[in-house]
Amino acid sequence: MLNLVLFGPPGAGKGTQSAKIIEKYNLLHISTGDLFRKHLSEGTALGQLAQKYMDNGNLVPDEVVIGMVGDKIKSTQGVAGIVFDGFPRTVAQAEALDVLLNDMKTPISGMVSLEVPDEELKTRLMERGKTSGRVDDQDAAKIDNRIQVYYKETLPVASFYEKQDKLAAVKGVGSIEEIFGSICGAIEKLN
Ligand code: B4P
Repeated sequence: MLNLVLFGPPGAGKGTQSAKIIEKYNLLHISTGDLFRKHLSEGTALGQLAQKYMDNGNLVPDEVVIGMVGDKIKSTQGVAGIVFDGFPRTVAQAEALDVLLNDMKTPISGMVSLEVPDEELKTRLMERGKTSGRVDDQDAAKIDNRIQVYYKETLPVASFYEKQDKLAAVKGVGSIEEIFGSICGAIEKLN
């Protein structure tokens, strides 16, 4: 199985590139942000809990995220692999994911990290905020907070995979097709 972690700061293009990766390699897409937004739109208790964190650009607590992803993985069978988009976002989540996948004897194949300067992230997110309706995309202070949270809580996840020799960094600035080409190059080297 090809199990890929697509990593990067908010607005790096994880969602954009995941859609292309899953199509080309026939993989299952697990985006924790999308899962939370689905719960939110359906008005579930989980969605209501997640909303107050997401709206302010903070991370949803680890135990909530890990439980949700665990349920999703366990209900999935017969796929060629999984793209994890926006997960893991903390080292505790990465450790929990290793345990979940080791139990299933199908470990993470590699992490692709999209590298994008902060100013470009802010421009992209504010631009998306004009049409997305997402509260966390419409306010410069909330976007700044998301970027700070990324540096403090999420960036250490890259070292976690680097120590396992699974990290591939890709330049995340340029056309969507160019970036996709670089990601595919990194994926081909994993096998
Ligand atoms: P996510 O939904 O994961 O969202 P994201 O980081 O904003 O976006 P992404 O990087 O996918 O950007 P996209 O492709 O859309 O998280 C939202 C919130 O959910 C978090 O803040 C947190 O509260 C919560 N959450 C999610 N997962 C969690 C977890 N594991 N633990 C705890 N909390 C969690 O691209 C952004 C924009 O850029 C788009 O408009 C796109 O069109 C544009 N773009 C993409 N590529 C481009 C390119 N090459 N050039 C120009 N623009 C480009």
